[in-house]
Amino acid sequence: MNKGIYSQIMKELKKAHDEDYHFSDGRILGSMCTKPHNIALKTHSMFVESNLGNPGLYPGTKKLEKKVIKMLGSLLHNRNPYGHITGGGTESNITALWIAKKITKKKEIIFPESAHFSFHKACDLMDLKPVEIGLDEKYRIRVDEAEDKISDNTACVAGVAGTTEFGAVDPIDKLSDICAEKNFLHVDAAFGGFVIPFLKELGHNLPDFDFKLDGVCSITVDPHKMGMASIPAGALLLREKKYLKSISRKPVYLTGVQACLSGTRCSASVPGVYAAMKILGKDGYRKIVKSCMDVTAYLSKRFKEIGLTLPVEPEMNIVCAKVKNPDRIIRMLDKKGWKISKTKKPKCIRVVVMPHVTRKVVDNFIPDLEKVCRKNGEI
Ligand code: 0PR
Repeated sequence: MNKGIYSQIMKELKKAHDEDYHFSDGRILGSMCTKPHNIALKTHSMFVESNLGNPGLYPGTKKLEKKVIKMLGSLLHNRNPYGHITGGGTESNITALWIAKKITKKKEIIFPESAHFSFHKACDLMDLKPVEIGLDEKYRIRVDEAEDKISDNTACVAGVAGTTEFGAVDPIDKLSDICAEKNFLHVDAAFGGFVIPFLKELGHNLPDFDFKLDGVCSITVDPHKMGMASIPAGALLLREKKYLKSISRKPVYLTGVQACLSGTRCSASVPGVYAAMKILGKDGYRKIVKSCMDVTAYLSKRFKEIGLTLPVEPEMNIVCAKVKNPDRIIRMLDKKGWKISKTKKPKCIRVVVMPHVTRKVVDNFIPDLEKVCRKNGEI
């Protein structure tokens, strides 16, 4: 090997890596991902060769995927789930709508205005018709409007358990009532899937949102968000085998069936999901969620103390504060090294309180935020 070129490449890569932000910097306040659990990091490099697109070559990884799907099912009240690990919430949502289209042979997708933009991607890709439903004062889907819009053309009704912008939890129980046995109900719990079960255990008053409800057919849940797994690790869970069958293919030259969107798929994160879930267990995740919610309450208090108004009290670990010009605030905070995010309606700055967003991070952030808000007449 040419040593000179090797060290030149490594130098270049190190520079690129240094340019990136890292969760451990305590500066990333607008991401739904976080530093994975150490065991997930370690196992990721062990399984880089795995490709569940050709499962016959990787029976060990395949077994782990099956176990992971079962574990996720047990988290979401389904002892016999079908499904697979995906590249993330986008792929899971697109796959769910693909299944709904195949099963029903219909084309209208009912989802809330708050739904992640992957629903629009799915509609574009598959020529589906989006039917957007308005939100109530807590940014949750209006169930009566959704019920009115269900028609003979409906392929799928979707609700979100933990919306991207405000962390709102749609009343999935009510959606389940209006869908049961008549319509395909998909739940996007990409973010909420690893949060809501533990919030409920901690006594928060949130609706059921998973397979406990008869009407729920499929669930998106992302281990690479609050599940502490490495990217890419999403999951799509399905109630019935026939849903998977509707999209399965068995190319002659492969060693197994593919019932998913991706062909070759990065599978190195699968053992990490297994390991993180095993090592953390329900107690571990409950502790993580509790600590994120403590910081959420603290950040909400600090926002209010400097004179900002919250559009809604956080139901999950996302805190927003209304501002007239989020872009300007974000730009000025960016110059001070802070990476925060925003919402569209109402206009807010937005912080996702992931495990790396600690009380100390909040204490460092608030003085800079206060200065910037004062300078812009926001407070
Ligand atoms: N469903 C919901 C409710 C989501 O919030 C997201 C992602 C998705 C689906 C799609 O998931 P994937 O991004 O895994 O495909 N929401 C964030 C977003 O798109 C994800 C994110 C992650 C944002 C890391 C920033 C970031 O640094 O905005």
